[in-house]
Amino acid sequence: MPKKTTDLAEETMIVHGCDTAHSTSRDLVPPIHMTSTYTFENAAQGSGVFAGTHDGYVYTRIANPTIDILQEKMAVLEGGEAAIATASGMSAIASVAMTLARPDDNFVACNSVYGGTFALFNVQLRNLRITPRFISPALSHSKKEIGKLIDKNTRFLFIETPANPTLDIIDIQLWSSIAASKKIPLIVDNTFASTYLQKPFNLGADIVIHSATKYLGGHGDIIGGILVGSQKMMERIKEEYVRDFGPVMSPFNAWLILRGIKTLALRMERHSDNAMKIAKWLKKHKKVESVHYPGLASHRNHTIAKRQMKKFGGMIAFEVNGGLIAGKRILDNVKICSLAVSLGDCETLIQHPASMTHSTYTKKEREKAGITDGLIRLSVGLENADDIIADLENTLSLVRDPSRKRR
Ligand code: LCS
Repeated sequence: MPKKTTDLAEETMIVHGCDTAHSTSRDLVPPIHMTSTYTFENAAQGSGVFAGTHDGYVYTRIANPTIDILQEKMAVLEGGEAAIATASGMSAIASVAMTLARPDDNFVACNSVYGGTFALFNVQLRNLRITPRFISPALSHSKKEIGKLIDKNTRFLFIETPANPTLDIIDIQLWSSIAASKKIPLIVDNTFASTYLQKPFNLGADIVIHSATKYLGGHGDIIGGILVGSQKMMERIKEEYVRDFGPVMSPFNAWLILRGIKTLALRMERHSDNAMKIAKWLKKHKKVESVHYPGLASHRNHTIAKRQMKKFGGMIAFEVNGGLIAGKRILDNVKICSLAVSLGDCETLIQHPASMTHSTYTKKEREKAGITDGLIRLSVGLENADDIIADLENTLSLVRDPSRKRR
């Protein structure tokens, strides 16, 4: 895919990007074009815009200058040709899946994905006779096992890495080589890493997806989604799905995401450093049974993570001794961490995937994906890591020490 190229460093592009490219009044910060429609100069220009012979905006469901800036910025940052901003991460995923697959088609996906994505694939797409063929993270490193699931009706491959909530790392290069050999696109949900920590196009991916609700927005105040890919693919998704089904982003949300992106590099550095410190501390804690953080040398996919990520991000999953009952004591007693779903915010968020974000899976489906009942997920925020550690230490002190015998 020929990329939009720039000689500037990533941190510079994150701050500057193309924010002023559309400005007629030389604003430093792009304006919010809160309009649903646009006036035509005259009937000829109006019909010309519809016919594609004249330039101009028509209607915000079709295009909007503020949204265009965000789309251009994300295309540049990911290294794709074009982007589409959507109303949510879920609508970004639905838009691409519904464009590429038709009844009696199938697709292959790793089964450790966000619970909403799993429900979309396993319930809604199945209802349309579009069949997901899931593979567990453990088998997702085998070319042979993935290959067995692909046939002439397979329309795309889908992975999320790091995976929600297990923090499995899926090998983008391996999956893209399989996709290329079968001439089908590889879609990568890059939400957990954000564009700053991972560049799926450099590893052969064809379409990149973000829930912009998370690290791109960064402040827990919007819902949004982003799709990035080739000009041809983005035009197809826009024409065959987004324009007619209408899951478009609000210009105000686009503006907030543009503002959020300005600090993306700084925030991802801090999220990653904080998470590394907390993961190392959890790893040594005698009441903690397991820690899943791709930055730890002990993580099962650490080698792949080192190869495909700049740093390891802000997401940690862990289990305490005593499983779910002990885990709930943590959730009920944290003071600085907030008990909430979502991720990528300034505040540290803690939640229980089995009963919350991944309650869309049956227990059996969760087992296949490696989502245990005792797993707790932490979205490490931008606070001082020592305060988060102290908060967790206080709650862990309420959990029974397994090495002490009951009297
Ligand atoms: N992709 C990933 C990896 C996600 O984590 C989420 C949401 C989505 C897509 C969907 O994006 P949305 O429509 O919400 O913008 N993940 C959530 C989570 O883990 N807790 O709450 C939402």
